[in-house]
Amino acid sequence: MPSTNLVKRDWEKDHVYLVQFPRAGFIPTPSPYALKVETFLRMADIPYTNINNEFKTMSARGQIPFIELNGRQHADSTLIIDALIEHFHKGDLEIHTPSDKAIARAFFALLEHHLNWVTFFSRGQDFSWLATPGGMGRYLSGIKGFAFKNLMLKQFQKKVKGRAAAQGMGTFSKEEVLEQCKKDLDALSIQLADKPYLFGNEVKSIDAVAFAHLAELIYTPQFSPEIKVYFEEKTPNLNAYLNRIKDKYWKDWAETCETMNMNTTWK
Ligand SMILES: N[C@@H](CCC(=O)N[C@@H](CS)C(=O)NCC(=O)O)C(=O)O
Repeated sequence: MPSTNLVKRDWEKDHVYLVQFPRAGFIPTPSPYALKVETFLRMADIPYTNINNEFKTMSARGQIPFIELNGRQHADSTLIIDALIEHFHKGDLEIHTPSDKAIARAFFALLEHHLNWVTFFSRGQDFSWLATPGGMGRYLSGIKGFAFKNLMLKQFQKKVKGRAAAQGMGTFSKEEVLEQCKKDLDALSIQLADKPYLFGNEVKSIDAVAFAHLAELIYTPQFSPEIKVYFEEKTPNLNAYLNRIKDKYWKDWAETCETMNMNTTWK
């Protein structure tokens, strides 16, 4: 997507500038889409720099994350990953066997267009944690803090509630959402079986999608504590998978959540 308003004007060739929200305390970012792109960049070993959007700078699509690469803006996490795979010749992170490709496509929909909405359902019910130290509370003082807690947070919660309702998950009861969530976790657990990654021994881009949505589900507050209990007790292989990816690609996870620093030297 051509952009006349580049955030990074003195860009370096073949370096990715990832524009996203500031860090949070429970998780490096409360945006599953930004976490997906940042995790993919690490899996693909593509050099990148984070840019804090300070809740203001949005893509031409009106959202984050977006990237700037060689003076062009790419927005939408899925399209960003496709563009990165093409530009940096990272075809080894894609699935090529037709039957696995078809299954991965279905799991993409489960993760991004179903399970993700359990997290957004929770945030639509109560997003107050975003203004606590587990969220972005540590940045928020004075007038900025007052505006965030009393205006922005309410707007975020209202928006996410509306989106969850439009998607459908938001019209379910808590019991129904919990049931749907368990079914998704079971399906992922069965697909993973005893493999290191969803499709075998090698990490693929679908693992960045799975990691991002599972991390938001498990590390940020949900409407029911039963989700985390179910995940740990009934899908232990998925729990190990989440930790495996975190340990390999997010060695700086705890430090990032502690310092909220966006300048990561992750390796
Ligand atoms: N389909 C987009 C979704 C991005 C998205 O929903 N981003 C949220 C943050 S998690 C956002 O920018 N929301 C602000 C808004 O919509 O006004 C993607 O995959 O990047």
